[in-house]
Amino acid sequence: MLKGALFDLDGIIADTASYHFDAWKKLIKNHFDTDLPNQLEEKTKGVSREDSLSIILDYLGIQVSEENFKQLAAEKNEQYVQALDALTSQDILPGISDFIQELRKAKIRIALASASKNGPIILEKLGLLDVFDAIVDPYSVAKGKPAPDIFLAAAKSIHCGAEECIAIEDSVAGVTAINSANIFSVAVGGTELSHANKLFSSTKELTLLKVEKAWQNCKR
Ligand code: B16
Ligand code: MG
Repeated sequence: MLKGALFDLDGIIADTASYHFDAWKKLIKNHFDTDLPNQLEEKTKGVSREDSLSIILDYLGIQVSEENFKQLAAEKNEQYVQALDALTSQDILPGISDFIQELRKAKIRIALASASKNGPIILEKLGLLDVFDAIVDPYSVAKGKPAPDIFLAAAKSIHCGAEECIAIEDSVAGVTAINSANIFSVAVGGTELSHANKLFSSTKELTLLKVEKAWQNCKR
């Protein structure tokens, strides 16, 4: 029996993935007068704030001091948090509330495995803080996605083995992290996520029946 569901946040529970990239674009425009190409969005999805900034600066061939790096990361977060201001339960992605309700009815424990340090604030704004059995603090794990650490910690936080869980992601790095943790990966997105065990094109398609069936078929 399926015992646990591990959720990514940005891009799965709420459409905050685009807010992240908008904040990076603004930051880079203001400081370096350069437009970030959209292809960098996928590369920074699911990746920590600091790793995202390193990816962006490497791409642009810009080197900054440690102090400047910290300031840039902090400024991006300020922009991002400002954009979150107006977030309400209306911003939960289609189908997610029903899916979470189904999981809870079936007594499947749910944990948040987001790279975002803003996870608890976002869940609170969405009115979902109480429905999660556990939230992994991304500071508490040694390595971020695509390493498996956060998903292994999330499974442990709800007292489940990797084989008893599914995990849901919208990013290339996140699906790689789930697979490396030997957890059944459910992805929502396009063909860039074809390394997932099960791929849906929209959060609307997520139902317990479909997900559990795919998980069971894979177990046999
Ligand atoms: P923060 P997820 C990730 O969240 C985002 O996809 C990624 O773009 C962001 O850099 C990362 O969180 C860190 O977020 O700056 O708020 O700590 O997709 O793992 O839920
Ligand atoms: Mg995500």
